[in-house]
Amino acid sequence: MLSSSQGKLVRNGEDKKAVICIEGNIASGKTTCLEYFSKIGNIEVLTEPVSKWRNIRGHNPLGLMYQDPTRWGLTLQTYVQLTMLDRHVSAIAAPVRMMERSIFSAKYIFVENLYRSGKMPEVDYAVLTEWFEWITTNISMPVDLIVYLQTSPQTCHERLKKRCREEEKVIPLEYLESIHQLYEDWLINRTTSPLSAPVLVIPADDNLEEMLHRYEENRDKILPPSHAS
Ligand code: 8LK
Repeated sequence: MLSSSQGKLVRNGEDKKAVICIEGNIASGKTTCLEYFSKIGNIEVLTEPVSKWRNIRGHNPLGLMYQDPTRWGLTLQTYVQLTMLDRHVSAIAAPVRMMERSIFSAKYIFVENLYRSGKMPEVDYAVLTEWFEWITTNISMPVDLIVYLQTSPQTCHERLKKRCREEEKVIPLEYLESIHQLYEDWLINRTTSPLSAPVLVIPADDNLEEMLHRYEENRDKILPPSHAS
């Protein structure tokens, strides 16, 4: 699966395949976006491995994290980092891969949020940061485009109430506001870290019908020329 090139581990023989990451707040509409593109054909769509985060050998680290972030934040985020790494290095099954979030948002958004809100002890943050830096230094995880579904935290809060994922019932508006701010700092203000991929911003506060229309309109900007039409 991996081989070594110039000291970095790389996926074998897949340089020409495009990797697109869909980023955005909780309930920003990422799933709808991925569903739209999954129907186009010849695109591999990878949704977030949430089922793994909810059940690892009978345990639910996602639920535990929401109930007691200080105790379980490191546990969840260690596993998130592993499962996202696995996605980034797995063999690509089509000419285009679209994935929901990335190992980068795991670190720059969710780990950062736990730490900055005082819910993650500094030593836990240091351990996760060392892991992240080792991974990004030693393993090649190229991304060709980041699509940012830009929403207001209020819209996400409204959508969350309708969605009713059990673990997410405890999410307050303030949490969504913090996640929003971290996304804006990373992808718009660019104050978090140097970005290694271009960013396409798509306003995503509108209803389903409008959003599908917007994806249609942006199809040529999102997909490589071989797929656009
Ligand atoms: O996205 C599904 C749920 O998981 C949502 O409630 C937010 C949470 N989550 C998290 O705590 N840490 C994460 C991600 C999602 C995604 C990444 C990359 N890191």
